[in-house]
Amino acid sequence: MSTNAELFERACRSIPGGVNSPVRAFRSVGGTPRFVARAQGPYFWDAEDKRYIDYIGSWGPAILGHAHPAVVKAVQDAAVHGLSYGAPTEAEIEIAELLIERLPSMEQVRLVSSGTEATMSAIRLARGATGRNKIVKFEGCYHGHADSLLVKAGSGLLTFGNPTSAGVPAEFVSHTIVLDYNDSNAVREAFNTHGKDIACVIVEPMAGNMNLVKPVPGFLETLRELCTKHGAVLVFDEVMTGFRVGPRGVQGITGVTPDLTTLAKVIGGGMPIGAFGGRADIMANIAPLGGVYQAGTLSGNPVAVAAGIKTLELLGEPGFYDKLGAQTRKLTEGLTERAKHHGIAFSADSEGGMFGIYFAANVPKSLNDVSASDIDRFKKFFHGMLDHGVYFAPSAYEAGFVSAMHDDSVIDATIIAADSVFKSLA
Ligand code: HOZ
Repeated sequence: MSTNAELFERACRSIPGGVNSPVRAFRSVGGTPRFVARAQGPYFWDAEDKRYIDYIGSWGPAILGHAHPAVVKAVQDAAVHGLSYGAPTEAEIEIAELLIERLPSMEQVRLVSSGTEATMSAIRLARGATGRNKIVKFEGCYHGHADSLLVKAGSGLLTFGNPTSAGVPAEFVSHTIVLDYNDSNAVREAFNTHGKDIACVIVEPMAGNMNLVKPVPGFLETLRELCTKHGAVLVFDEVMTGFRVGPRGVQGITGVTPDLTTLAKVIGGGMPIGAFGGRADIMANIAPLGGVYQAGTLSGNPVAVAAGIKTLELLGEPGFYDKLGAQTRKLTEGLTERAKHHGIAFSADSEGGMFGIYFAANVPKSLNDVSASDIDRFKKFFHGMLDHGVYFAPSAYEAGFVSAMHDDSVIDATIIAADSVFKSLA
């Protein structure tokens, strides 16, 4: 049996930084990444057979818990009929119909293979449909790693303190206007100056890539109003929040209707999938109907679609989100109470099965607020919890995720571990 450290050393020889996605490398918290050997329900086991309560859940998709038997069976049943066809299937129609039924803002939807593909395609579509070039995004929002979106982005870029990627020519991002999240006046000013050139506003309607930051009342409504007034497309990036915060995403919670929505993560139940969809008149611009090109060999992959359909079916069971939300609140309230007990400045927030924990007295409203939290203390907390077999995201700029398998005993065990870690930090 290899240790995590041996695997990391070996990985670093063949894979840049030893990982296939930067945040996994533990660089912002220090220490050795855990190499996952297997996972079940709310747990995973590392290469040393140590068990962890998992609060990442593949960064969102494992909403039913890892290796849910019905989802695994759906994958196995689909796999025996072939892994990929590059031709249409009835199951693709089924998942499209499910998505349209659950997200009323979506009149049509196209499947892709990742969240990055979904947002990249939605931006191209918005530009093609409006004939305009400029896009508006918000600091700390991460929309995948397409060139025009890698400006002042969140997630791994923020984790490593360099929110704009090297390798992106200035010309590529010269059409990207970056504004502060939750700053309605800045959006108004941008439209006053550039209104006729703005193709779209893309936003995480509840940000999850600078830790969890919710929209303040009126922010999303202002985006809707200004996009409508100026003929720009409003894109909600619900890759993270879609079917995670509630049955109809943030749009269902806030009642603000976007023109286009991007999805991924939960809708594939752990298999690689993404989707973008929205108003039929806008979607009509995509090839083969219109001039905006978008394609993919693995788009609508039958195994991923089977996992997605089964997951969405199970999420549709009555009371699913009420229970998930209650368990998530039990976690955040329990952590907050224990931190306060030990005199530690701490706050937490959640929506559905997504949460944020912050070493700050008040819940952040912006990227600046998150950056002002006690990140050193977070790092110590992260490692203390890891020692106790609890795996939170290895970055103060990432949200956390609870699954339907995080029952009372799992949450209680987490709070008991946190109590002892908070005590050591006080
Ligand atoms: N971008 C993801 C977090 N927001 C990380 C993905 C990964 O490392 O798997």
